[in-house]
Amino acid sequence: MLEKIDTLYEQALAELEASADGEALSAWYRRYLGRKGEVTLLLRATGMLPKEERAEFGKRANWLRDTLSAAYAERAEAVRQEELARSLQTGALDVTLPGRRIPTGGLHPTTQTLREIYAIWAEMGFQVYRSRDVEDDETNFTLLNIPPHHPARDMWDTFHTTTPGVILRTHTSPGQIRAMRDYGENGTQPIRVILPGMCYRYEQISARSEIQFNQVEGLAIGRNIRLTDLKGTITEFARRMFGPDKRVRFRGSYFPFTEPSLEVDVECILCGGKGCPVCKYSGWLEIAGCGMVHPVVLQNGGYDPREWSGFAFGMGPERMTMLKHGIQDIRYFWGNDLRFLEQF
Ligand code: FA5
Repeated sequence: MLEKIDTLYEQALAELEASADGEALSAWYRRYLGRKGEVTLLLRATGMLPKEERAEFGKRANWLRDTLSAAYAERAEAVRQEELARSLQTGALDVTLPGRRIPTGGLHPTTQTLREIYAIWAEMGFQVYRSRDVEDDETNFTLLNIPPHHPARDMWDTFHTTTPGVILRTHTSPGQIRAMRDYGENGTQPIRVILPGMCYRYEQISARSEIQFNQVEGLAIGRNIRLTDLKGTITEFARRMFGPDKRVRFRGSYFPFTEPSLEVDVECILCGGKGCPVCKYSGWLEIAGCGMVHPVVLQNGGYDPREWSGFAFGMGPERMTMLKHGIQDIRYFWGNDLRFLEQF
């Protein structure tokens, strides 16, 4: 048996020397060191030998495997270098070609818009407050002056969970209550926060509406905050976001948690107010809902509405991104289509 090891050693080494390319080397490896290779089978046979021969044979067989493995590694490297030298000579490998660019990821267009929004509000003294995605019915509606069975609940189609009273927030406005209660110190401190986050609505998906989208809520509470403060602040934001020459207008609207309530339009960024398909030929684009915080909501947040007042607003970053880039369909945002994402 021991002679067999010597014969195998010489035969394998000779064949290895004669293997001149990758294919021949792979065949050699399979034949000797592979799962069903001759050396592997030899090692397996050790157990069947008489006890007194086993130790010596096992030692030699292991030596054979290790030596051939090392010889194989050395030969494989030599063949690789030879092949490289050959292809350099024949011009098959052009080392002067520029390297392959490794593709880098980019930020999602909504994330870019969100970061722009955060930066502008930060410059204007607003802190970021993150409220929860899974809300209770009371904070999402009742404490915002929308009691159960109030018809205004129809404005927000809701995703309910299997736990009664626990829902996915339909807007970021419940964060107003949480910010007032967490940071108002029992209605004694002013507040200036923005509350960005994902919202969920059980509604028909269309070119303008998704069931999951971002909102950025804003809340300012103080002793002498008036409607003019709201209008001035939002106008300044719109100018910084869309350009200093853009006109801004406010329209009367309705939200149960603000009184009075307004909607904000910016002069169409694509046509400059002349009229185009994006602004539906009106010259204006809606960017936010807003208003003065309703006294009931102030009270629910722990503030005395006779002393404190405030304004709130809610804007949709996806819709703002659509306006900015002339994107016609909101479904692209969750579509994961690289052809869309790579444009930003
Ligand atoms: C609200 O949700 C109010 N909470 C906003 C508010 C806050 C008003 C504070 C007053 C004070 P509305 O349902 O209009 O309002 O949504 C606000 C913005 O969210 C919209 O202007 C729009 O940009 C975005 N939005 C609403 N629904 C969707 C949807 N299904 N898909 C994408 N964006 C949406």
